[in-house]
Amino acid sequence: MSDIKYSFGLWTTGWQGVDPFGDATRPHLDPAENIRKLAELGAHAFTFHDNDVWPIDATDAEKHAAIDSVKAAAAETGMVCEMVTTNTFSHPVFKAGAFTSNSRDVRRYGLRKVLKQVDLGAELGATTFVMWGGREGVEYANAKDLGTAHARYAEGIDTVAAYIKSKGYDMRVALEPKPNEPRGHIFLPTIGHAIALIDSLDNGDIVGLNPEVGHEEMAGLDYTHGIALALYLGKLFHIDLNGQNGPRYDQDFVFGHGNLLSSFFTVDLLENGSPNGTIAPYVGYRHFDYKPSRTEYTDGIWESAAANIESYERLAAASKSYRADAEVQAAFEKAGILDTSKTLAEGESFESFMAEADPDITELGKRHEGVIRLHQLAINHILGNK
Ligand code: GCO
Ligand code: MN
Ligand code: MN
Repeated sequence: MSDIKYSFGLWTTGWQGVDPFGDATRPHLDPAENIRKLAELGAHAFTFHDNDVWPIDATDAEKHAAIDSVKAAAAETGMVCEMVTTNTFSHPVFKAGAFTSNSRDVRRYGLRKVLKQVDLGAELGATTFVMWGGREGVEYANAKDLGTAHARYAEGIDTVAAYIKSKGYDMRVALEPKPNEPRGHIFLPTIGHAIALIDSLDNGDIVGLNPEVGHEEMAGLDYTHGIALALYLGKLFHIDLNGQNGPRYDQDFVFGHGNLLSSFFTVDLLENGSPNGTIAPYVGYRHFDYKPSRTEYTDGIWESAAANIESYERLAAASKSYRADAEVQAAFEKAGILDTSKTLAEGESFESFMAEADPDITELGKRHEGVIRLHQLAINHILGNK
């Protein structure tokens, strides 16, 4: 195995297989046992929602006992808690949202629940706080004042960031976009929407993104392009890797088990940065947010968890051989991909630019980029036949 650092959400391997049509197909998994097993598979870190570890109606004593057991498993295995998040979607109180509920009482309760988890995350050493607003949305466009809902969403996020700063925590907020499910329409449906809202915040400097592969693909978008924008803007604070086949329900497959080709380009960007260095390689945990299919029993949990790491390792190795291939580098050169020149010269005036003679556009139209051959080379490296 490489020295890449992997992490898993406790809700992933802990998922019992409950879906809208069927009951659990697997027994409850104790969070401490979950951490031990993930450590055995080679994971370095774990992440969790408050209610992955204790139920929403737990007493303080029950909550502290549950946290102590997680801390003990972490200490015993050397596993790190790198990110925490809050469940603001399961309980009926959140059926119409937490930060965007029309009820002020719900919003104040939801915000307090989130801030308590910020405190716990800081205590455990987590440096990222993820916010996935699964219930922040509507089925019917007139169910909320849409202006007020966005203003309240912004207020909630800004308050979390302000709280982190006021406490002096070494922590950043990462928003997780998703277009739909469980709501008919979820606010901040894509990476682009979230980046636009972050720009309006007072404390947006510590607010970035946690994009999930499947969520962008549910919206018909290319995940690698989305994270490239976030990386370019310095806003890729965390990632949720998994697999998805096109725009349908949130499949949460093992990483690489959906759109394999797109997974390769995602790994290539994360591991190597962009070909000409405009985007640097990603630093941070390679975090998996998937669901072991409910057809699998307990052995299948660990086989599927290991499959995420195996997919990533193999794609990372393929991306290294792809970049090291002289034919690939020559193809980058030929296509113009290695060129970092700006379109205007330094200090160039509009006058001189506009006075320049146009090129021979017939000749220029004959440029051959050679990107089909380049793409075939990527496939050959993925298939290991290069
Ligand atoms: C989903 C989401 C969630 C979030 C998680 C973090 O199932 O659609 O991906 O898994 O990532 O709740 O808050
Ligand atoms: Mn998902
Ligand atoms: Mn996710």
